Amino acid sequence: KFNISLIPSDSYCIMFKSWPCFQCFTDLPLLKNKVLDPIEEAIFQNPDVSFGGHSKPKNCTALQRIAIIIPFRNRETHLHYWLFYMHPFLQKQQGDYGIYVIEQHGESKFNRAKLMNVGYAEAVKDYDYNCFIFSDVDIIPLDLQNLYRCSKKPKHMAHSLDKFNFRLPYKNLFGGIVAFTKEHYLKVNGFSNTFWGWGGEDDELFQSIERASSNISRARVFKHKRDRGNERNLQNVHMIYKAKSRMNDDGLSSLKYTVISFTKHRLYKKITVDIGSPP
Ligand code: UD2
Repeated sequence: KFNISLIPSDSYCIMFKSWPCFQCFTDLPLLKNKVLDPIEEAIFQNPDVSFGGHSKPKNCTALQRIAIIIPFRNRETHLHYWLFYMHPFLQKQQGDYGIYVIEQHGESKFNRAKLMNVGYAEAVKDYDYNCFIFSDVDIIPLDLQNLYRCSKKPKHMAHSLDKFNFRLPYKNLFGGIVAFTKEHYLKVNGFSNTFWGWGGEDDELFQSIERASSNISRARVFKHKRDRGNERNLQNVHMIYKAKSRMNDDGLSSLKYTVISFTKHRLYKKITVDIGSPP
């Protein structure tokens, strides 16, 4: 049904720019009434994903090697749904991809951006990735044309969300799902490590970005309440204005953390880290 073109083996994977099918999820198995934990179903339906959550196309070589990095704490159910939807999606897009769930250890304030830096630092040790996609655990794309690939500019991939009636709530939004080439991520020194609690860390990197058309980047966000330990931090808003002056010293170059555990699960790798606590 998905007419993805394959070039015979040992040549590069090519995908048509416009695909005949736009209803990406209509042929994905749907979990009726959500009775079962979707992780079992996801494992069953993705035999081609190797242990640890890596997959690549069989008959061609993907041009991009993509690390998908998910900042995480206490969201098991969302993670299971995310894996259930996303593995088939990413395989249909012929991605050479690996999934890294970066779990913040302990109870101190959540720091999403620092976890994403950790994800980058750990993923590059694991495989020769050249594209990094940072995704919330509770958001799934609704159109298969929303390519999980990096572009010439950092890419915002989720700006048309169901929770905002598929409208961009404000121009500088750069949250949810974003993609950076390795080169771009190094150039901006990653995300800031100093945004503790909710807000600001994503939009700080809004500069020269691109967005897909709003139709294609339609995405669904799983409903949830604000997590304990991730309360809104008003100080973060003020930090955004000083982004440029902090950029070289606050990010990958100053990243410090301790890996508590590195576990390979059937459909993903989970790295639990101590990233400290706010000063
Ligand atoms: C918005 C942004 C998000 C981020 C956040 C501000 C969108 C669609 N989302 O999300 O990218 O910028 O605002 O920080 O634009 N998480 C955990 N456990 C926690 C807390 C957070 O796993 O206790 C992770 C999880 O991956 C979650 C993400 O952090 O999806 C963002 O947190 P959120 O979902 O509470 O924030 P939300 O929906 O307002």
